[in-house]
Amino acid sequence: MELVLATHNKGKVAELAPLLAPLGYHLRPQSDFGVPEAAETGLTFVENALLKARHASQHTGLPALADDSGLCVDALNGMPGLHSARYAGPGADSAANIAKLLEALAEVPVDQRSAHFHCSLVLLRFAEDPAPLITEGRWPGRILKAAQGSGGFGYDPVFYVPQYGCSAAELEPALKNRISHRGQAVRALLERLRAEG
Ligand code: ITT
Repeated sequence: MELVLATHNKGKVAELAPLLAPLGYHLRPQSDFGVPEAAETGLTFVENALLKARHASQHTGLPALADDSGLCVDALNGMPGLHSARYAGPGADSAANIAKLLEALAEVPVDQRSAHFHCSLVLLRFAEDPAPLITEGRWPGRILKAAQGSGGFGYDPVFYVPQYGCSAAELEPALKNRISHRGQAVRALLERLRAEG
């Protein structure tokens, strides 16, 4: 059975593939039919994940899974949040987004740099599934003063993980998956599917 991964983000695909392995789906990458960024018009992570999953599923006639996620920084009232992918403007890469974040927090002391990653997952079990499976994950940490490490993607180099004393970009991929927002959301999804039988 095929499942479309409704994302263009290679970092997400690398993390989702091993997490979803227990389902035994053949994962089909989304090639040229993704939701354009401008069409991600939801006001919440869940709404955007629904838009992406529906679009992929309608386009292919296959089950689809979408991940909408982001980094919410308390001192910035939850920004970059829904705008995490393009915080520094259209076409911005991770380095530009991180530079903008560090600049915005330049005067904020260490004890006030709390943040969390959020992930909303939407699974359409079939193309017009009227009752999608929705799960979420939340990963607390804080924002470093400078980037550290080269693993992961996005904001990982500036996301400090207190229980391991390093940035998310310094964690082994399997360990990040064990504790991250995305890992939590996928495990919740697997449990719900198991409960459905
Ligand atoms: P798709 O919409 O194609 O899935 P995207 O990257 O545009 O890709 P989002 O709109 O959900 O996806 O934006 C998520 C952004 O949040 C992502 O680009 C990163 O900047 C950040 N992000 C999410 N999860 C992350 C993680 O595990 N580590 C670091 N940054 C993360």
